[in-house]
Amino acid sequence: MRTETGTVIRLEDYRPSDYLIETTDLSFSLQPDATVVRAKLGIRRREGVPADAPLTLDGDELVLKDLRINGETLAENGFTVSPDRLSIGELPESDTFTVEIETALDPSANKQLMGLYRSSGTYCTQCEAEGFRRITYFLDRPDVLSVYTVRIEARTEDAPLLLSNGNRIEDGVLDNGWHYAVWHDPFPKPSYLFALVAGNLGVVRDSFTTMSGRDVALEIYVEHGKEPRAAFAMDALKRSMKWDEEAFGREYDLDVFMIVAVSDFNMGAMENKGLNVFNDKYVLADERTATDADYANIEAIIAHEYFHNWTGNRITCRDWFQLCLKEGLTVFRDHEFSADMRSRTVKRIAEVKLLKAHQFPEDAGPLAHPVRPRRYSEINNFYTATVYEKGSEVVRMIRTILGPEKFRAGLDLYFDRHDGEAATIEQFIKAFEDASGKDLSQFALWYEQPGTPNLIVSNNYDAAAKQFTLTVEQRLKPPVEGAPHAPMHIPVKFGLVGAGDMEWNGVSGADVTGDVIHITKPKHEIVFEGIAERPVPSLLRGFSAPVTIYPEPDDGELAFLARNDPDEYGRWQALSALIARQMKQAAFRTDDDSGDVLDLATCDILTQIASDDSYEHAFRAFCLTLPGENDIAREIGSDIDPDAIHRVHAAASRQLGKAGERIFARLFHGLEANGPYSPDAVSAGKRSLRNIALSYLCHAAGDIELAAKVYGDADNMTDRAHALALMVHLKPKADETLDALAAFQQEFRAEPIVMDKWFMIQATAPGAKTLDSVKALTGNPGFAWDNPNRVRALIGAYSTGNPTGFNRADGEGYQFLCQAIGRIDGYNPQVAARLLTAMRSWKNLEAGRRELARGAMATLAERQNLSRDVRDILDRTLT
Ligand code: B3K
Ligand code: ZN
Repeated sequence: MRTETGTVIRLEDYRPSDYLIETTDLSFSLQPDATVVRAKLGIRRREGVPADAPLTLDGDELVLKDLRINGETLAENGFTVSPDRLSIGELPESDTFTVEIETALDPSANKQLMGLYRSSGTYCTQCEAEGFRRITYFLDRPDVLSVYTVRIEARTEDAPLLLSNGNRIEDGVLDNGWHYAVWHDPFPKPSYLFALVAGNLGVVRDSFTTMSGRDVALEIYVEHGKEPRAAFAMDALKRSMKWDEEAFGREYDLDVFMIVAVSDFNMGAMENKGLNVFNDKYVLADERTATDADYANIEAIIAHEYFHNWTGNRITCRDWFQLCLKEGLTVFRDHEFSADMRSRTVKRIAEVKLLKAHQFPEDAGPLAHPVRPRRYSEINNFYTATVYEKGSEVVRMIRTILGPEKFRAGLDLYFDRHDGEAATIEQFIKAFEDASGKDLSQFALWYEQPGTPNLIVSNNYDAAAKQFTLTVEQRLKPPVEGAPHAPMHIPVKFGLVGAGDMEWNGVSGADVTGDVIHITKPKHEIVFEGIAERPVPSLLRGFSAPVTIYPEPDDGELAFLARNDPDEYGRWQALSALIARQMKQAAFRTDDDSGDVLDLATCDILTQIASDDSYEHAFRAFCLTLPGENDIAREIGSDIDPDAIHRVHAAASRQLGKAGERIFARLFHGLEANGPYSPDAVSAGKRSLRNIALSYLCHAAGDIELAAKVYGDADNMTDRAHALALMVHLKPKADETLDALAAFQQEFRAEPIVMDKWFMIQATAPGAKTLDSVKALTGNPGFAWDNPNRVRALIGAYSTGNPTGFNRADGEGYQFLCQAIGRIDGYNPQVAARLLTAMRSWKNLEAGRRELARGAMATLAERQNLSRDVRDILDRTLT
């Protein structure tokens, strides 16, 4: 049964609700397919609202069993009810009254994984954004804050563990083998932060003493037997709690903080007050089953959800248009945390790569939207790279513009002013304006205008006058027709590079503070005085604004910056731009098969960095990682031929492998681990450099012998998974490859999140033939269509991480994806809609593929009964 489609919610239509729900008392009687929920809501009519204003509550697929007002059953004509709405017209005159609602749920049948459902026998909930209305009728909107008391009853044998938000205030034994617990959360919260977990799980316990000396019990719940694999998550949690006190003065506020890992989850994790629910792949790790990247993700996501306690929970969003208020800010906070835990430059490079890979294409395609969208038909489709990652970049720019002290003062003011409230972006910006005395009204356009701004730059040096002139013009191509595109405030961190960073003794044409040029007008001519020789400008250091620069400096200047920029990030940026340009040019040279993609100077820089031990290992690994095929496609922008790009990528890997063979061999042997595995950043950096060296050696040799040896010898999943991917991607049919795949499956068949790596590696093997194996793998006993992790590992990886396999010239890849989406949409619209975003750049493909992609989507669009989620993405993608 589908809720209505086609309704568009608009920011300008926001108005507060007529009624508030001050208290929410819930009582759950849990049974797998017949759960009863009783809700007693303490309602207050807002001042000035007439007594005959109806109370209209949201629902979704609900079955109403009983309804009372102030304890009295209501006459049938006093209300109207449907699965998605309960409207009560006959209400008491007094401003406060209670509404009691009984609903019946079937958690086992809930495959949407929204509301109350079962995951491997554990009852759990997911309410953000609009899942609470699948539990009871409610004012299910983030600006209705309520104090919750929750009683849970279940059979002790099925669910010895009964958890909800806040503190446990009571528990006890009932008749017939049942028991109960009562939880009370003193902090008023929106319904999307409600959580319940009940089941039979193991636990890891620890504790944390806050900066004011309060003891907090820490509990991580996982499947029995997996407790040791939660140790790293627990450590990350304690480091997050400490860091938030030190970096932002934020202290935890309840007596207990709980994390529960579940295996069926639509996203990464959820920040429910005091009771975070996690996708198990972001909790469980040991060296046998998790890679270094898994460890880094766990650390970041544990931190992210914990940080939400202040940015999201204590201060929440007035409405879903303000989503970036909690998400962008919390991503910024988790980025800073990881930068402090690891290497700042390396972390920043990783963030920029991710932003360009996910957010830039979104902003350049049919799904573009502002950081704060102004309309939506399905809010779940707006948990996007733009809201999260660009939202974080916007916060970072505020810090760049104000400087760290005023930024911190602004954030403190925001916490002071709005604690306990549902806030807006305007209020967030106002806090920074008030704390700094700076007008941020032009800056605020970053929240309103979609699209990646482009900076057109040129320069001129006048030796006689010792003047260096930098001309910067900003252009915003509105990707969405009619979208606003007024000039923005773009902070450009920079240096003028000669023998080092040059000094100047005067500047005009733009506001330049320290190492930041503030671009605010359509065009600036910035004149630096007292410049003794022609410099090479290093612009956008640290990626100080999410913009593109055109034209990039020429090859000679990029090579100069790659070698000489005093800023390490700047060196990486120049080098990667240089390589990307040469790969892009090679992709157009269809006639030339000589195999040389990179010029000598570039190869020379790369091999020099590879062998320079003064650099961090992880930095060298990033420098040596060629831009991916999707990155090159993005640079090319239109008429994309994925096969040509693949050929160039392979040729460049071979070329560089041969050019640096001796150095790579030295790195490969020299970096062999000589102690037990440790997931720390330095050790992980060594492994990543060694594994890059291994890749180049395999590419240079054109075989996988060395990878097979690493696969056999490895004592950790990082090295094993990397070696297996090399084998599958270079020689999918070789005996060694087939043996390794079989051995992996044999060892991990009972561990679904480990098997996801096995699915993913096979799904991303380049070439048209991979579709056959992907289809076959859907029949593997380890695959499950209704588990989001499995679907993402196989079908998600195939459609987003395999340019040649997915973009088969015959269009079969698109057909397969759209059919899979049609199937999944029948029970999990959120996952289905997310899969469909793999098509967002279809208009950039060459004509033949473009038509086939459009055709596959058009066929999907003909289906009756598509969910609002999929219909929304489909409509926007096709127009
Ligand atoms: N706030 C959740 C995301 C909820 C997604 C709902 N479709 C996780 C996070 O960003 O921390
Ligand atoms: Zn978040």
